[in-house]
Amino acid sequence: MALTKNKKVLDFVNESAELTQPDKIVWIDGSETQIKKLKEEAVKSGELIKLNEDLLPDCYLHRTKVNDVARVEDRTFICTTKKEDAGPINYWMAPSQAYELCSEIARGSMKGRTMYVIPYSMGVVGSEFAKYGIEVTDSIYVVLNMNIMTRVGKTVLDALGKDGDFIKGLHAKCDVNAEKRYIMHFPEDNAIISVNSAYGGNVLLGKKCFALRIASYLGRNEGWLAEHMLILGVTFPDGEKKYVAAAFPSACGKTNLAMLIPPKHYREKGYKIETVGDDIAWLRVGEDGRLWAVNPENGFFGVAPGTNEHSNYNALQSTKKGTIFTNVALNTDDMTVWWEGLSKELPEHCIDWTGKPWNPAKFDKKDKSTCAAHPNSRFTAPAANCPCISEKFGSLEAVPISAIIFGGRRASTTPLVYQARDWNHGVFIGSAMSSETTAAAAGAVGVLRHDPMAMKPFTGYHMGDYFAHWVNMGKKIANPPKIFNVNWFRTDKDGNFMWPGFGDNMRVLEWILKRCDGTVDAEETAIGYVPKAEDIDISELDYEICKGKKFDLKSLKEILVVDKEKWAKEAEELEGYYNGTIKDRIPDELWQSLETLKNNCKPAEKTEKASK
Ligand code: GTP
Ligand code: SPV
Ligand code: MN
Repeated sequence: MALTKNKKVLDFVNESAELTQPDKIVWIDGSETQIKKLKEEAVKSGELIKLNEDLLPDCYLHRTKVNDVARVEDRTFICTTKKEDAGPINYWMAPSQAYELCSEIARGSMKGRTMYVIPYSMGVVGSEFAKYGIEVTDSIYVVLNMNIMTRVGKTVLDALGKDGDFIKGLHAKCDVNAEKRYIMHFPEDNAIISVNSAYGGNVLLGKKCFALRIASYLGRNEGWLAEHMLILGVTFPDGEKKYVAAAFPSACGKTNLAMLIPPKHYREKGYKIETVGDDIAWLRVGEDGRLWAVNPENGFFGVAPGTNEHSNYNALQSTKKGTIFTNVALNTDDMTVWWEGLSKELPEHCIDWTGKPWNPAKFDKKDKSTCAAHPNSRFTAPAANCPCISEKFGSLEAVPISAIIFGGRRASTTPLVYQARDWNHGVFIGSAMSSETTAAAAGAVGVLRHDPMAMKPFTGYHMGDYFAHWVNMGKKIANPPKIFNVNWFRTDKDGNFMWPGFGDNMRVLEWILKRCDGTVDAEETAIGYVPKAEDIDISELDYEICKGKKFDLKSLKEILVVDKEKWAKEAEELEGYYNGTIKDRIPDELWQSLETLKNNCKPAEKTEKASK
């Protein structure tokens, strides 16, 4: 029975049902009884495997089709009336064509199936930041994941009232045919259609589709920002709190930084990190002229491989109950889960992510085909499980942001950390981000590509307009956050990481926050302000950068170096990127920053005085 009198919701549900022809329509009310029943049904059908109730209460394993393990960027479209509004970085299709194509594919596809209607909220229901969506889907897995990742149920319909607006999302699993897979966004209609997939980022429509692609479009029109950013809080020994937002591309360390546990001597001094969000931030200018952020999500859809007690204790703890694991391995000895990096010892009896028995003797960590878990295997865990979840998570209030951090996976060139000279230079640094690709999206891994603000796959409009929007936002923020860039992923000639990373990133965070306070000096370089090596705390650091060689001041200096020759090349390459694609819509402020960078990197005798 329909749970609302909202005509727009009813119309949307009816139109979707007319198209897809489900046998049954079930409205998700968000009650525990209903969710429990759906879990039982999914276990019965084999869609979910129930895990050990004592060790992992209320936890389940799901395996996707082998052809459906990551986002598909080349099948993800922004469907605006005018092609130029989607811009040169996005794939574009005319709305009429996209509707027709997807209708064709989805027509009758729910025959014999149930269509679930999920009313959900991005943000705390009733808060001024919240935005609502209705996703219809024929997948119980999607219902159960949405129920963790967003706020789901009757309260959302109540908040929508009789004629409230919402984002329409139609997901039809069809037969998971990769050739007919499309993730379509209609920003002008507040609508999303996803067909032929059942993988997270393609089908949990509140996440990347709504909270980033559609929301970034809304944010541009309404004067706010929707970003691929974690939000964390730092408590200082004197009790003061500061908040930081950081944008790293997919599988480049957001969840890890958001849940960081500071090194022992920091903890003893009283430093603490709390998590507000690990993937998405919505940012608005407050009346006080600062930038304020909320996390619109309600859970974590995190990368499993590499997560363990030492690398990310808080994430691991978050997965201990009420969690859905996707494409990890099943340890059949005790019906728990396993993935590469969870433990040093390999489990003896495992079923791999494809459902086949796994042979630990053949495991070679350099050969992904021998892995038990898929490299992009994930956990969907309730944020409330996280031991370091912030009290601001789930509150009606946003948090004020002191620093914005950009960062990518860069084997060379980019130093451990540097600071932008001002807001516009920071926007330039974000626009200039490149990062090596990861398993989070289908395609080759480890290829360096431009990923401005970690938003290449997620900006719902023209990238040049997006840069301009950032510049314009700067004009509205009287007291803007300072902007930084970090790189945890510098490697030596043998491919070893040169920085310990993880909890030790606290050392960099400390420098960043001191810069925000103006309590530490810096070196002015061609690319911005770089720390004086002595100003980054490397005490009590027990890290071997390679066998027998401990991390010391010299190691730190090596990853703080700004090599002008390399940066001259970087600038030249960036100029090609600007010119090649986004050209006419790049704001002047960014061209100026590029000119400054080029000048700053000219060989010594030719250097003109660096403009500041
Ligand atoms: P998405 O959920 O795809 O947006 O990813 P994310 O940005 O949240 O990345 P996540 O924190 O899950 O990390 C992805 C991978 O990077 C994992 O394999 C981590 O182990 C690894 N990683 C994270 N932080 C660090 C770090 O500081 N140093 C190194 N070397 N690896 C890291
Ligand atoms: C990412 O790829 O950035 C993710 C996972 O956070 S997904 O939801 O699949 O996009
Ligand atoms: Mn992400």
